[in-house]
Amino acid sequence: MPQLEASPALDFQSEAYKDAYSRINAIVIEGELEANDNYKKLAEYLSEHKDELIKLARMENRHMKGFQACGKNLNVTPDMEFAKQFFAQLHDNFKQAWDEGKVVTCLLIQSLIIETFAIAAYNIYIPVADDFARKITEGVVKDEYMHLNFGEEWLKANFETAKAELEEANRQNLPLVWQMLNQVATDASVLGMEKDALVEDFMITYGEALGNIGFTSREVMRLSAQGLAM
Ligand code: Y39
Ligand code: FE
Ligand code: FE
Ligand code: FE
Repeated sequence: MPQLEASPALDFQSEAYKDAYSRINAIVIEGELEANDNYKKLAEYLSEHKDELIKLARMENRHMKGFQACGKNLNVTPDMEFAKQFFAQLHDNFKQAWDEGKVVTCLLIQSLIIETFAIAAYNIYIPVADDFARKITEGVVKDEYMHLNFGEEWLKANFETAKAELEEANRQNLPLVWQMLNQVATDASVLGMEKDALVEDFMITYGEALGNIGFTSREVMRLSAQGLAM
């Protein structure tokens, strides 16, 4: 169920909250850092969109700094080692696709899957965040919709040639997202973010994106549930 209001019992200074925050905050910081890197790489491939992609990369760098400030504000040290592990498989898949010149796969991983993951996480976090982090996250999530839109527009314009690679890339990468979500579901719930709400937001945004790109409703259902094991 979507969360309608903040749960009343969050104590942002409790040890339990700060411990969970040290991992979730690190994931977000690492994610923003890797997103910055991914957009710089995409700018090399898609030279006709180079300036725009460099702008997106800079936004990711700003997001990272914003979330680092959120951790400092709560006196939390982010567990960056955990976060690197958390992203390792998705990171390797992006790198392999990049090495093979598979720009469609790179776009699916970063601009569709990772952006949608960010949008779901930030939307669900905003109502339960501390005041400082809420303001930062509200600014960030607007940018993430722009990043998702970049991927949608490019893939829509190239749908016929991209379709088969998108399906294969979805099959290889979407199951990782559900695994990643399961790994942090307990920590997320300590912050007031429920797994059901995260999954629901992810499915809505990802499904809409696939539809905008050109997949039929039937294809959207099949693709977005790939690897989903609740
Ligand atoms: O494009 C972006 O800015 C994405 C990199 C940021 C990734 C955010 C990943 C969020 C996962 C958090 C999981 C919390 C339950
Ligand atoms: Fe970002
Ligand atoms: Fe790397
Ligand atoms: Fe982004």
